[in-house]
Amino acid sequence: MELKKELEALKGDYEKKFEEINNLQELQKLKAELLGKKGKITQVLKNLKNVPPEERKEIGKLANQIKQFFEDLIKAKEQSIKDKLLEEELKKSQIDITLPPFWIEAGAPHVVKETLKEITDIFVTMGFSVAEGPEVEREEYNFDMLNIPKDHPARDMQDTFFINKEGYVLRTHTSPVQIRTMLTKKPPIAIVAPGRVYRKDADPTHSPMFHQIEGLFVDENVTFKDLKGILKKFLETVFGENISIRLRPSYFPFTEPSVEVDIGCTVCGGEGCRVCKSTGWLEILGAGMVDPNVFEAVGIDTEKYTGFAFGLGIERIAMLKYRIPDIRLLFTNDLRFNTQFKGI
Ligand code: FA5
Repeated sequence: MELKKELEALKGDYEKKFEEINNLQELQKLKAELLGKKGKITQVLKNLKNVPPEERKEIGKLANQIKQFFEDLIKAKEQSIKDKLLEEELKKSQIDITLPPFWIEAGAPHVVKETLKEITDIFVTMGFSVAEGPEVEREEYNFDMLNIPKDHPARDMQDTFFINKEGYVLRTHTSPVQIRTMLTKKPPIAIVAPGRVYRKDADPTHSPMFHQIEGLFVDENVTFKDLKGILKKFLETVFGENISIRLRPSYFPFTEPSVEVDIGCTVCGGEGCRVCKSTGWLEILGAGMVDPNVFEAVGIDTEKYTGFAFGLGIERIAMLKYRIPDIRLLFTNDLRFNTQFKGI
């Protein structure tokens, strides 16, 4: 009956050990110690044949009962450890539904980009196609071939940013795209060229980097009347039929005759403010009939063809359309300013 006592002691002993356990690894270890191939209870059952026959039945029964007891205990323990682990895991990743939501604000294109697109689209609707040119431009295209030879005082009209590459400048206007286009295409030509340009300028209506859109139309029998008609239609589309438009004689080396076009200041309604420098008018574009010297530089027959060109300032248009009092507001990236134009 030694074995019976031993089995009972084993039961008491391991029951306690199982009680103290709280992780799955230790549980497996104890399980192996007791019920594994070489486990203590397994050994008892294996050695039953050595037990005297009169005790064998009783010991066998007891050993099986204890085995069953621990199998049930281990199963229950395993489940309780797993439940506990799950509960801890859930607690860690609990969603706090009382937290206020945070919104990711959707961005929007900048007002200058929007205006540039709107203006380009108006000309595209009229039948112009879009041309492009580089911002680091050959001096020859930015000046010489536009009838602005070296040492010509007209170069001073546009304060140039020179770069450390001989023969190149940051383009001061989009007019070099006229040259690039006429060097590669034969008339009829009808293009607009939107893009960034650079000048040493800075005040409420002048920025060192700004955007222009160039227009060029070359064909047989193009007249100043066509230029005036296109510009009038364009300005009325942007600002409405009631806009005041004024054409002033001007000078550009690459057009003859040349004009500058002003519109009535929409910021002050023509009364005078710092945007229109108290004149009631704001200059928004330069234009004219393509100078024969430019046609000659690109090899276009001046007997057969005439053309007009214009270049307008995008920021000026945006300022007048949205009554923005200082050009620098467009480039300071103040979100309070920028978000006002969302969805325009
Ligand atoms: C020119 O740049 C000519 N290339 C325009 C042209 C093209 C004339 C084709 C004839 C034929 P101007 O320097 O005036 O011209 O500039 C054109 C427009 O750009 C101006 O009317 C003004 O609206 C805008 N502009 C000029 N300088 C600045 C500046 N620093 N910041 C913002 N806008 C400017």
